[in-house]
Amino acid sequence: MKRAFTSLLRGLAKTRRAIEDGIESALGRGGGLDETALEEIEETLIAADVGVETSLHLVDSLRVRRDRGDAPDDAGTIASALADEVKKILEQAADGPPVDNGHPPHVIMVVGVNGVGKTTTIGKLAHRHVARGNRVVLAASDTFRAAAGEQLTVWAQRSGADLVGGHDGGDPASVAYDALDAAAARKADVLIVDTAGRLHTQKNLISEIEKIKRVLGKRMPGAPHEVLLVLDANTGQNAVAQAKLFDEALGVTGIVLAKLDGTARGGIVVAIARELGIPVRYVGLGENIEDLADFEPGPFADALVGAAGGESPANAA
Ligand SMILES: Nc1nc2c(ncn2[C@@H]2O[C@H](COP(=O)(O)OP(=O)(O)O)[C@@H](O)[C@H]2O)c(=O)[nH]1
Ligand SMILES: [Mg+2]
Repeated sequence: MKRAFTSLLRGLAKTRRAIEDGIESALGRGGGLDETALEEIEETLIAADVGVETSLHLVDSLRVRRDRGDAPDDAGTIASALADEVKKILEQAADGPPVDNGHPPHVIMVVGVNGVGKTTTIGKLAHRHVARGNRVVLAASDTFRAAAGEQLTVWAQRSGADLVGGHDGGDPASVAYDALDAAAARKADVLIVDTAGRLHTQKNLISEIEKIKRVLGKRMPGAPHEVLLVLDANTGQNAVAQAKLFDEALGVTGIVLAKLDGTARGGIVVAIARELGIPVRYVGLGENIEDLADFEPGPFADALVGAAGGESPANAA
């Protein structure tokens, strides 16, 4: 956990620095937390992809405190007041870890547009479960891209998971069905289904993924138990649109925010939590098998906004 949080701080450093600079420059005018300063802080938050609505809400919380007479007046106090608000938003969306259904396999579908990090995330997740002693099966239901199956095969080997593949151009839903069959027969604990992120049209993509979901539920009532949407942390506001699209079609149960290492746009999950109420489950912090951390609202909020008294990257190293 310690290592994961340190990486998280590193991943969010750019975003945090931008927000800290924004707050300091807003106060630099010498007018304290006046309207001009609040506006500048709001702009800084919007630039960090916290979203317009959510940025307004956050700045409002500062205004309320100011008007009550307990204005946070130095950059550190303002940052920690913002971090508290961010934490609240993220905690409201969180609903605890998914309940163990008691009848394995636990079926996880992984969805998202092309290139966001689905297959890599599946490799990392498989590794996690295998390390806990679970038997894991991966379903190669991205049959659209020739290389996708090979890529998943490599992750299966690295993580020690079984793979059920199709052939290129095969029917992704029947691959998923066969994989669930195999997982049940082998008494696997977890089945993770990879899916395509691009088809000829977006409509085709969504209906293909809906069909995979339906077929899984036919083979095993209640499956899939989780629909994880992978978002690329660099995407910015378009990630909100992607989340809406997949959530309306499939009912997303959780988000994986991949590529949080080295982005200046980590604020996007706050907007998604507030606007869609979907919890973030994991964050991707690199391309290696270990680079997946559980999402924790508190540490994340501190790392994003730079709360006073929290760890700085310097003393966390
Ligand atoms: N830096 C970084 N790169 C990642 C992360 N997750 C995935 N990638 C890279 O993103 C690219 C696309 O990943 P892939 O899993 O193939 O995406 P998919 O098309 O959604 O399955 C690959 O080059 C991955 O190595 C992450 O958390 N951090
Ligand atoms: Mg893929």
